[in-house]
Amino acid sequence: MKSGYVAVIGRANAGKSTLVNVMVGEKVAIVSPKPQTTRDRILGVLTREDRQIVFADTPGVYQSRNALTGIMMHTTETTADGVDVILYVHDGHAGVAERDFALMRKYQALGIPMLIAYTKIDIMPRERIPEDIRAMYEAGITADVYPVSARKGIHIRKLEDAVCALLPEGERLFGDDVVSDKSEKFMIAEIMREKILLKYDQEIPHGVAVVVNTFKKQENGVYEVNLDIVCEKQNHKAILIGKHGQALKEAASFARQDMEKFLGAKVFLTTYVKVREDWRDREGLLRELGYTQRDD
Ligand SMILES: Nc1nc2c(ncn2[C@@H]2O[C@H](COP(=O)(O)OP(=O)(O)OP(=O)(O)O)[C@@H](O)[C@H]2O)c(=O)[nH]1
Ligand SMILES: [Mg+2]
Repeated sequence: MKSGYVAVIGRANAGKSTLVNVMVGEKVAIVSPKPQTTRDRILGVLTREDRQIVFADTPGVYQSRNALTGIMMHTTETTADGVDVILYVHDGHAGVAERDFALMRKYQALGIPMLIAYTKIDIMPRERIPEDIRAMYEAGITADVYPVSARKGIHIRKLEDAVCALLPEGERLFGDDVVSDKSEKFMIAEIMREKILLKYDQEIPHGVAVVVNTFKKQENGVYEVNLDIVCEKQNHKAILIGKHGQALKEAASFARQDMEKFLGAKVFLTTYVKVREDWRDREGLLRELGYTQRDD
């Protein structure tokens, strides 16, 4: 059978996590309309009788403005190195520009077989697709380009087969029923973060970290979840909580519903908002909140 690792790389907000989720067939990574949603490398495993494809979703490429983004970009760089295939995800709907070509060329230069997923074709004029692909070739991009829509599930199997064809023959790397390398506790924190990304504007969600203090299944089958929502400014705390606690109540309610779907059980969720001044630029706090530089 075919098996191997595929680094899923691209600019922030391109649609990488959505694509990984649809290919794996389960939600392994959170998704939002804001750039820099994914902060960690997340493995999503697709297993069929003849193949096992291990997708490594990565933080989107974004100009580094703080220490957290620096760690995230390091994660992306180290993931791209040492995989069997690079799946470069491009947001077709956003058009193509020189900075896209430059980034594509950078990953192409690693010498690892590369494919380009040109995504979001459901929300753009189709006649632009061949023009953009031509522009890529003219800019020196040699990788094959696959127009897809992760949201609408268009041409996904075709892309999967193309990725699979580039993988080496090998044994399974994970058990048949494994879909992700992340724990339930990690996903619980991410679900809360996703709802915060969806509910709040501008810098607020980018300055939030979620720490799960309690995650346990009680005898009656209900999960008890207690978490801290850590923000970086006192005035952010007030916005997060909202008037009479209404804003936080709504975000937590959406999070609880998704946690229940994910765990297949009732969840009793309590949240607490804490301030850690400028944690995104403070090494000790970054480590404490679970963001450390990975070198594998
Ligand atoms: N219309 C449409 N929207 C899409 C598609 N794929 C992703 N999106 C949307 O694009 C936005 C970004 O999607 P993500 O999957 O979070 O993007 P990402 O590349 O993982 O972003 P980062 O983690 O921030 O780097 C979300 O609002 C998605 O719903 C698609 O095929 N069609
Ligand atoms: Mg993502």
